[in-house]
Amino acid sequence: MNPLYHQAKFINSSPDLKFTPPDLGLEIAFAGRSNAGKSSAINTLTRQTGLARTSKTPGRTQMLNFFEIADQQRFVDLPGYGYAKVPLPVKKQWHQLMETYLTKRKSLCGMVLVMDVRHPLTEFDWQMVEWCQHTKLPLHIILTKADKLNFGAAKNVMLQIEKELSDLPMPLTLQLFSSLKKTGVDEIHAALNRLFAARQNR
Ligand SMILES: Nc1nc2c(ncn2[C@@H]2O[C@H](COP(=O)(O)OP(=O)(O)OP(=O)(O)O)[C@@H](O)[C@H]2O)c(=O)[nH]1
Ligand SMILES: [Mg+2]
Repeated sequence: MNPLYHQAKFINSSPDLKFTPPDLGLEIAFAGRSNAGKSSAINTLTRQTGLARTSKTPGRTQMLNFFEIADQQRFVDLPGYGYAKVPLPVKKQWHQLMETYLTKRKSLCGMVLVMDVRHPLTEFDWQMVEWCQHTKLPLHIILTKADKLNFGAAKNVMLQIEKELSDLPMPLTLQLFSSLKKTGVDEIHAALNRLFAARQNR
């Protein structure tokens, strides 16, 4: 385990790439549908309650939120996608921001895709998986809110997704997670360690 995750600190929120921390070192992005539990997962894995803002209202995180893990190691909590009530101009803005971030950010070394175990692999999730495949960005998937299903059902969802993604010519890992029950924390720490190490060793 990397104890540094518990010392994570908020750096800043940026509405675009102009105000991001310098593009140096290594950065892992947390992406996923709005309300999937990205911000909660960041809080749970850093053992902090209010590090990333969470909300019952989908679409809460509209900016790129940066966190420092260690010197030149960061997380970024990306704005959630797929929230139907968001007006079209905001959706377009979101698209533009994500595309710019994903294409321009040199320090981006891995992606954690957060999916609600009850609503996995939406169209946007697929886009994100395909993006990672296209750009050879290492991907770790967490199926969160696992507490909402019994263990057997949650495990079945995971196996099903594993099967659906098994044809992709890219390495990816996947796990169950619950911010409520704090399960899957050691597993995500190990995955994050791997994502950081993969680039460092290249
Ligand atoms: N039961 C349960 N609820 C969760 C879990 N993770 C998150 N939630 C709840 O789901 C809601 C959304 O969580 P957030 O972490 O804010 O979701 P987000 O993906 O950051 O959402 P956006 O910022 O809108 O993109 C909140 O009400 C959380 O309390 C979990 O593991 N189990
Ligand atoms: Mg959020």
